[in-house]
Amino acid sequence: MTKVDVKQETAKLLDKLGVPASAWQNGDMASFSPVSGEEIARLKTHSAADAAKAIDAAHEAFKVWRLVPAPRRGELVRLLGEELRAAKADLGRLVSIEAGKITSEGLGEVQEMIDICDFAVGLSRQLYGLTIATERPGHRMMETWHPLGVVGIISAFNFPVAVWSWNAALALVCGNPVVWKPSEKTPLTALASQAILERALARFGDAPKNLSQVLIGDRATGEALVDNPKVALVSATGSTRMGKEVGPRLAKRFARSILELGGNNAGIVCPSADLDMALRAIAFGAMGTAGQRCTTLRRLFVHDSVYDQLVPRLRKAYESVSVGNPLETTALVGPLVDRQAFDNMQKALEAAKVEGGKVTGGNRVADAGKDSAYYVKPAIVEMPKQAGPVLEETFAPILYVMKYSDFDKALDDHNAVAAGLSSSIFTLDMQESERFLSADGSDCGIANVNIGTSGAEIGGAFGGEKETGGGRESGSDAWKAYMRRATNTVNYSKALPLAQGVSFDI
Ligand code: UN1
Repeated sequence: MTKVDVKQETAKLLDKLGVPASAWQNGDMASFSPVSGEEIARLKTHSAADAAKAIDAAHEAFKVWRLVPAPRRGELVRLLGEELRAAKADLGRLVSIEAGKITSEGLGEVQEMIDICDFAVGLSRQLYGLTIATERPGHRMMETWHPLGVVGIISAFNFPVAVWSWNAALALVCGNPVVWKPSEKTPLTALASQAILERALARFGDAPKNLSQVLIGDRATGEALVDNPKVALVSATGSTRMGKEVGPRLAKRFARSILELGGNNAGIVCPSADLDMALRAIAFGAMGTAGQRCTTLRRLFVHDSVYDQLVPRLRKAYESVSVGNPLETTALVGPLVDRQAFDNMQKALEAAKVEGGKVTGGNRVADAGKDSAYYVKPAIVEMPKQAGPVLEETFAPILYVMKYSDFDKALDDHNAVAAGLSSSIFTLDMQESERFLSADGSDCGIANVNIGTSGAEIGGAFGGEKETGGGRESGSDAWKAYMRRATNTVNYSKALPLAQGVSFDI
């Protein structure tokens, strides 16, 4: 029996966060909480015509916003950061209700939003272009970065608000309006984030209308964003299957894309590794967020000299980890998002057994929620080799562990999967760690030493290679994807020399 009335608590939080009841009551799309499995809201969905109207309106906003000086645009994002600070506890709790995250991870997600706002405010005064040496006398060459246009954001359930904020904070300082289609599994946190931004907009004063809009709907709504020529960039987070559809459609109309797709992240534990540290990093990376991060650790290669020290301790951690209702307990592992996720997990575990895998955990924890909530013990699977389900991403807490004896072979196996998001090595040997970070080391967008695969800070560029899609969001120079670059050559001489020594005298 659960004690917290999830539906009542949702209503209370939405009210506090400023989401009008008309937006989430009596609509045509049901939304559920993975915490209890019950229906918590009915949202009104947007049609394709609504989406087209929203995009037109965003395009009008673009014409105004692109002319507002970037540091002033940064002021809006500064206010957004302030509003997020004020709403952190409530929004974090709503993330726990809608995505099933434990309290500290729900709050951590909102902190990630605040962090990217701070980053973007600084960035608003640093949208630097280069000046470039020209080969012609009396000339100056430079590059200028201009706002790009309407940015479409398609986000996934597992980071229902942080991924929006990475995109929205950068897009807004770069001079672009945003239109957001959140996951059908997490529409409420999207409405709440929009309400928070609207408070910042009200304080800001003179921003154009429709700078940020939310479209509630299914795949068709996402398609409306992808196919509309007024959307200059679509930043899409989700499965590789989704990316394989979205990417070519955007390419067909020469629109920009940032794709952040699947991950099948691995770690290598070397003979010199600090095993206490590795154990904690592996436990958080593999079991945190119930294995539902795109950065979750899914494969582990352990050197045979430390295998018997590390793996029994890991198995013990898996057996003893607390699984439970994130609203009522301090359990470290919350629920899977839905029944489909549970079924996929069970299928992968069966397939692993067929390949000779020895499974610990993976069973449903019946009394943690109601019948329609899916709580599982995370699973650790000792595999004789990398085969079958190990080669695929299953969005659930399954860690496949394999023994290695040869470092080169471990590196080959590490890279022998379709995805290329995040990776880690645990070693105190500099030759191994540097090799892992080198050109023939990890082929992922994120490669770490002595920390896990998940929990990246916002300051770095986030994204990965191969079937992860190749996009980069968040920090470093990821902002450049949200702007268009113009190369400008200015002649301040009295002559007209042509480049490359060409003469053309008329
Ligand atoms: C995701 O799972 O889509 O690095 C994003 C991390 C988080 C972001 C994950 N900062 O785990």
